[in-house]
Amino acid sequence: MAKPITCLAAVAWEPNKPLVIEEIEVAPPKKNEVRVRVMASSLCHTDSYVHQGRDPEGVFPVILGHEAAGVVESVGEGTSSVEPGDHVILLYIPECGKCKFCRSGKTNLCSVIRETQGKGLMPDGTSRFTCKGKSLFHFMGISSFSNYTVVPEISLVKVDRAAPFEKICLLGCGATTGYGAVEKVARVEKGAKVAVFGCGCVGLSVIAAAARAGAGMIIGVDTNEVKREWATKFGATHFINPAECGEKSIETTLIEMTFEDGAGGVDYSFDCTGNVKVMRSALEACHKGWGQSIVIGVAGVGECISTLPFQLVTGRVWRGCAFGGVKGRSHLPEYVKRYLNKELRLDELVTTVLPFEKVSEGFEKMHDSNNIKTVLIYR
Ligand code: NAD
Ligand code: 022
Ligand code: ZN
Repeated sequence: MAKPITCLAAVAWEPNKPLVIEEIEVAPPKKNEVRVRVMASSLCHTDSYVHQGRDPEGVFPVILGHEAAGVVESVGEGTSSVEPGDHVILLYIPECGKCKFCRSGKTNLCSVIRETQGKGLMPDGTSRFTCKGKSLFHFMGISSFSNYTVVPEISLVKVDRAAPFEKICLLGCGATTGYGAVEKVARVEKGAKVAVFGCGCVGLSVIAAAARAGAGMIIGVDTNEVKREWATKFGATHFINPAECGEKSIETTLIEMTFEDGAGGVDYSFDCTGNVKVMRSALEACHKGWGQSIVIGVAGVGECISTLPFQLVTGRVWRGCAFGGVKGRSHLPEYVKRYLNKELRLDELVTTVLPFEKVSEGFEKMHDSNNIKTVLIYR
């Protein structure tokens, strides 16, 4: 029988207060749960957003982190898909394969554990983390800012042991989100004209995936001039900084750039900024009759998008996706293989590597416009 493990974790005791590296106790995995030794975890905006107390549903004290890879340490009763020693990527969108959503074949939004996960608890309504006699909440079903974590069996996927943790952790969120949005959601085809708003980890992954899909024109859009070189490196054929459009709107500029046979507009646009004004521009930059705009960026709570209904009546499509529409357990092993075959780019996205203990320094680096992804390495 597995025993509790004492280890280190970054505890967010209260919103906006510095994370504290504490000694915590991680309970053994219960039925259909797995205890994982976290080997690498990258920082993502949602961690920072919740830490700052900007998510009204955020609960404290909590262990943040949701983009991670590790090794199975022990398994609870009834767990058959993994065993100790297996290398895994953690999934903030689980895949049970049985719920209405999983069976639909139309979405990756598995919903069996949605309610408890949103409350920061395991499916049985309790937590596996204790610190100084207090129970700590889980985060997005993952809580990777800890040497050990416990997740439901459906919230992880076994992957090729040859893949380095410090790279494939990016497949736990940002990179997969970009590749999936292009390949599973938009299904960008050869020759297509694509505009990508926001060239961070997600946008650059969209650009790389669109290039692989054979898109004819890939226009990166970013207000940060530094991203021109990044977008080009990942396969953008064009780049626009909205500041260079002068009086013209970015959508008008894009329509003019793509004008052909009496009409302009992109076949696909992607919002990778989370800015609702940008989302509108991304939709309105689409070609009449068929252009699709994919919302990937997560906007602030309560913010609304708007456009003239005319935009949709004339055939433009506004849609969105979570985790790129990717089903973690079904699709990620293939993504890891593609990374190993150099058909999926992760290496260049990692711009900072820090020991786990320096997680707070990592959060500060997120504001640095030259930094794409910070990866924490665990001992
Ligand atoms: P990031 O901060 O690294 O990148 C965002 C980029 O957008 C930056 O380069 C920034 O300069 C640019 N930008 C900001 N305002 C802009 C504007 N007005 N016009 C053009 N560019 C602008 O972030 P990221 O890690 O790449 O994530 C992007 C977004 O995707 C975030 O909102 C994140 O929360 C969201 N996200 C969504 C999912 C999902 O499943 N839907 C998953 C991961 C991330
Ligand atoms: C990850 N995200 C942004 C940056 N990194 C992110 C945040 C939220 C979602 C997806 C990615 C998201 C989209 C839709 C949902 N979520 C709801 C899914 C559902 O209702 O089934 C979402 C998810 C998890 C949590 C909250 C919202 C959570 O665990 N608290 C997937
Ligand atoms: Zn994320």
